[in-house]
Amino acid sequence: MDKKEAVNQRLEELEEELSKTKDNKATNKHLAKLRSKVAEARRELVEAGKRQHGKGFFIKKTGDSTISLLGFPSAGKSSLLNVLTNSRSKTAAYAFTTTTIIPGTMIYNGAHIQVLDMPGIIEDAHLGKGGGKAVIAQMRVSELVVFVIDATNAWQLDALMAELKGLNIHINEQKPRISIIKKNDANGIMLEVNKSGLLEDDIKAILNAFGIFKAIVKIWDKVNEDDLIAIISEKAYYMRGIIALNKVDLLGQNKNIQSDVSKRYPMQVFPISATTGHGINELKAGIYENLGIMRIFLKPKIGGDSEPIIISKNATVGELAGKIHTSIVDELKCAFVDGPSVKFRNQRVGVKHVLRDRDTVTFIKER
Ligand SMILES: Nc1nc2c(ncn2[C@@H]2O[C@H](COP(=O)(O)OP(=O)(O)OP(=O)(O)O)[C@@H](O)[C@H]2O)c(=O)[nH]1
Ligand SMILES: [Mg+2]
Repeated sequence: MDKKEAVNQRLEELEEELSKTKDNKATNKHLAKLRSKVAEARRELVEAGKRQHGKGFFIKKTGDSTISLLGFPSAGKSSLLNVLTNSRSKTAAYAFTTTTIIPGTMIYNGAHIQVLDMPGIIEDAHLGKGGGKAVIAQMRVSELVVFVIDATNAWQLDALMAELKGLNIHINEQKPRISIIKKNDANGIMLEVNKSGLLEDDIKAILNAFGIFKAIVKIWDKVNEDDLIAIISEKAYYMRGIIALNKVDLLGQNKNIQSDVSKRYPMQVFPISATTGHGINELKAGIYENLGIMRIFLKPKIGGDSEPIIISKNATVGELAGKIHTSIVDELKCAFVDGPSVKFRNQRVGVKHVLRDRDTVTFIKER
């Protein structure tokens, strides 16, 4: 029996005992002990699972967009997955209930949004604790991260943000614009634009440390040394994020938490309760809005269905054609558009025309 099986067996016994123990004053202490033993065994399982590379821990992206639910154990990530999607993920009153990534699909405005329920991450996840690195690795390939925070333990947000900082993940920050073109015939490092606020000699020293000696370098934005190093070494990630402040049904009088939280981080905050359903519709709309996608309808309908094509906001007619089929791009002459992006019905537009949510497009091919 390998370690994972052994832990699984222990877990089964513990969970059975837990389910058989009645909840009353006399058993309170025993229950608490059992829960912490279950949590411990499950934490081991999370770690064991992540060490088995390629054995089903990571999830393939599907649908139009992917979002990750990230938070500390018991914040309510699985409960949220269950109300957002058609999936069922186990929920329980102890930590590390979820030991692997559970996907679900949320359909909103015709978009198929893949929602990933993650195992809880704990403090020092960036140092590899609790298997946090694998969770973060999967999170990084999603288009949006929803931080699920237990509103009765709002400190969790600061701890999560500290973890992300340790991992060079920047939320809702613009990636500083830097261009480094290596050139063997360059006369050393030529810093053509430098709006970084750093000294030229320091920038050159950093580049040299990464083996770059001949290059044309342009830095258009302000950036500090640490961020420059992270960007050069490709270890910096820039992601979009929002906060789902969960369990607000337990807050009672303490209703100011939401404004406290939104003052501290540049993220939209959605007060919700995954158990009562409070705020869930607003959160769904917020997710859609923050994904930066829009619906475009085609005329005539492709394949006969009325489902929209989901594409990035501000996409052009040409980009829409490219998303459907490259052959359309080659033959595309112009398009007729109906909807918010045009002044009158069935307006004739070129391939560079920028589309808006709910436009209807008819492609016109070259003859
Ligand atoms: N009162 C209240 N309880 C909630 C809410 N959301 C979740 N819970 C409870 O909190 C506990 C933990 O919920 P889960 O959904 O399992 O939490 P999780 O974040 O998936 O936890 P892990 O998988 O261990 O990381 C369960 O007992 C839930 O019923 C909520 O909005 N209000
Ligand atoms: Mg869970």
